[in-house]
Amino acid sequence: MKRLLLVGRSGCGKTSLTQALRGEQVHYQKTQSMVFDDFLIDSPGEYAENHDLGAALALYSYEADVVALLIAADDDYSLFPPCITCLVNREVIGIVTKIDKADPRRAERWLRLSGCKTVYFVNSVTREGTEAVLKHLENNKNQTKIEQNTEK
Ligand SMILES: Nc1nc2c(ncn2[C@@H]2O[C@H](COP(=O)(O)OP(=O)(O)O)[C@@H](O)[C@H]2O)c(=O)[nH]1
Ligand SMILES: [Mg+2]
Repeated sequence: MKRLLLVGRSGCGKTSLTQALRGEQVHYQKTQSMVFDDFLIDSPGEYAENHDLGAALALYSYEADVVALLIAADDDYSLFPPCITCLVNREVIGIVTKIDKADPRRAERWLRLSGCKTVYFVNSVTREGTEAVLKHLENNKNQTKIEQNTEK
């Protein structure tokens, strides 16, 4: 299983998505610090909202195999500048959250403009779309030869 770092503004649904991916019922829990768990790394929204803390996210990406930029379908702006995915040397995917709340296409356009080639759509309350994210993390086709050879 690849390890996923979740990045996005406060309230966009990062922690709820971690709960949904683990098969838990969504319950509100303020994220006060970086949270490292089995295959997920959750970040406080303030890290993405504050320029200085944002630099730390680039460092935390080294702990992950995949970085996810999250935007909620009903967000009225994007925090992520165009082509920001090139700042990290990890695969970066986009995730549109709260797809039950609004048309997700605007958030998808923002994520693609930021450089995300793959975008997933989720509703963490019903877990719609979460299977596809889990499958992405199980997918080993992007592994290098060295990684494959060292696996038992
Ligand atoms: N309707 C709906 N609400 C959601 C969804 N995901 C998260 N929320 C709600 O959005 C609020 C903020 O979510 P949270 O996961 O704490 O955001 P975070 O700050 O990015 O970790 C909570 O009240 C969640 O219940 C979703 O897919 N649909
Ligand atoms: Mg949170």
